[in-house]
Amino acid sequence: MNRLFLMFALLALPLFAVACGSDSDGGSDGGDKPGHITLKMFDNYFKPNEVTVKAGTKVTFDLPNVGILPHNLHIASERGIYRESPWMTEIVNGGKETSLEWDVPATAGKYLFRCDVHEVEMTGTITVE
Ligand SMILES: [Cu+2]
Repeated sequence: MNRLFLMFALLALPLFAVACGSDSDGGSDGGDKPGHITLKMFDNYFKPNEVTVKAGTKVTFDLPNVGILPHNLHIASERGIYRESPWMTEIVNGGKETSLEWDVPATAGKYLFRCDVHEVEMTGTITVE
């Protein structure tokens, strides 16, 4: 698991550097846009680390990495299992930003999320209601 993950990280970083050449998505200063939720990625925590969304909607998590270390967002499956969940971003370096469009499940409940690089301490919870 860890070795696979390291490989992923090493592969993803150069790709990301290229993809980031043109940052045409515009800034995300100020309040969140409709349907957008900003989760700032610090070293090593999310702020906020608890959010609430409506079941069956679509939300976009905007994920600026305002730290120095690399981070990502990975939402666990409904069963709370990360490795079976496709809901994850690439790992981004400090000062970069990524985002994740999430089709919120129709099932209300708590969904765990984490940064895969710092899976112990960098965690949070999405409440679907
Ligand atoms: Cu992290």
